[in-house]
Amino acid sequence: MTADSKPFYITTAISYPNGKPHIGHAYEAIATDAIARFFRLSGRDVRFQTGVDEHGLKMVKTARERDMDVRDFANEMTPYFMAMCDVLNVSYDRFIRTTEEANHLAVQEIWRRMEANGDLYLDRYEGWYSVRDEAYYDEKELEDGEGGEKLSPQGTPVEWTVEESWFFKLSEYQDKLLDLYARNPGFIQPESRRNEIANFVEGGLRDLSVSRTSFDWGVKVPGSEDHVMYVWVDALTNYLTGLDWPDEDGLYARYWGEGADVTHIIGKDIVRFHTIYWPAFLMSAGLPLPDRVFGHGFLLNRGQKESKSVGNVTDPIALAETFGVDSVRYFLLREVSFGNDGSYSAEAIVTRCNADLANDLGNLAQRTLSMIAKNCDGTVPAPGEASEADAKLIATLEAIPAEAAEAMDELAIHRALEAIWRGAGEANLYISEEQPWSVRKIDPGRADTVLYRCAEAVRQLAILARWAIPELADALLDQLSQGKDARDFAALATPLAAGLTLPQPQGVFPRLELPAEQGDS
Ligand code: ME8
Repeated sequence: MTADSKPFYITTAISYPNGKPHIGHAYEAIATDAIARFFRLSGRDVRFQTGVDEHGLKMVKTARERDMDVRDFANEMTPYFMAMCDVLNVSYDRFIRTTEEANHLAVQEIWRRMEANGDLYLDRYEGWYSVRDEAYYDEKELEDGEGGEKLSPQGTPVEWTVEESWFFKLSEYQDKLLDLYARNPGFIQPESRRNEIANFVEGGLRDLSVSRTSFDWGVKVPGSEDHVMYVWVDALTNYLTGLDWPDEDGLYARYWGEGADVTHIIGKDIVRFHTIYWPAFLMSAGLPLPDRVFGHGFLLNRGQKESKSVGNVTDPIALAETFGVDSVRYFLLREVSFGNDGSYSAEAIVTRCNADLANDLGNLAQRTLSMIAKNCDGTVPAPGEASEADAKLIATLEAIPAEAAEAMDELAIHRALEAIWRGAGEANLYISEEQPWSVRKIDPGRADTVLYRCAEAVRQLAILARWAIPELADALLDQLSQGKDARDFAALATPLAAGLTLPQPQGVFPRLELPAEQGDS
């Protein structure tokens, strides 16, 4: 597996904790975690950051509705996001809260640099604002709602806002941004989103209102203390705060700029903020840009957007309790083509996981390990000479790491899993054709060889799938008596040792069933 030598910094968006985490938050965290784990297993130096976006009017309004102080509200809600990460095995290195003192300091520093560059000026803002999107919109972008009210392109209500405000000279960055997209075609991914953004920027950019005076829940503008910064200035800067910037040594030196590979994973609704505002702020402050912004699709519940009014909001933790963490992870990673929208339902999770986990990988492991326990005294048998069928299986498995790595370089998560499960399919075909259970009576040596090849296939597949289904893969590797230091991609090259004693085999992949109320409907 080729390990790019640059340190890899990968981030999720930071979630608004104005409600409990929903399936979209879980999806983004799982996908980003899977990518981080994949590259760690490849031997790369990886740093993975996630967190919460606690400032802004949206938080103020929700706290007010609950008759709560906004800081208390944030303190109550943020732990739900941390708990979601823990339950889903999201292996972040840093969980950031934008209310941290360190974030205030970093955001004020980036502001000072933008100001020193002559990009900030004080004026009056008059225009449309959507609190739900925390976004300003031009009149021409708005749509008419059913009752004649104005709606943002995302379908959220907008309000007419008039305030004294600091402005960022975004209009001066049009050419620089277009040049960035042209010179660096991988900056916005997938490609369809790049075209959308490039078209938008070509249409011209207006200066951006970057401060508010009507509330004080945010980062104070240096030297203009009655202003708090627009929540997106403070939110985007989290990516630097988490590297201890403005300290330019240490983490920042390692994971940002020339020597590093920086990827932001976000949903399609916030691509504009990450590919227009963020690079413009960074250019203004004289800082290097990230390498890639990947806008994933939205997850739909049986094809429908989840919403409180429809009553179809899924708690990702409950979903993991019902089906198992790795089943939910596997389903989301395999079923959704990363970058496109995807749909989920209990039936689809059960069908996919039973086919791929319980049948393909589970049966292969179960059959192999129980025959080794029964026929080989629970120790890994020694393989004899390889037949043509053996050679074919070996070659198939050997080709997977490169195929998976190529897919993951493009963040085609689903394709990497497809390649790995093609290997499981081959191994199942092999065991069915070679029939070690009947061959044993006539040629025990050959039966041992077949069982060895199958056990080695299980080992390789478990290592290859570990980034997607960490707990299940580790349980399989425990069954194969593999040490903790023999579970990364480099270990693929060291075959299973003959003579190794294996524990009493246990089923690792449970067969899922539809919960009663789902099955009845
Ligand atoms: O946008 N399917 O926070 P957020 C998939 N605080 N992804 C979804 C989704 C769905 N149904 N719904 C939301 C914010 N997301 C800002 C980000 S980053 C500096 C600041 C994704 O809580 C969404 O696209 O509304 C975003 O990437 C993430 O969840 C957090 O959304």
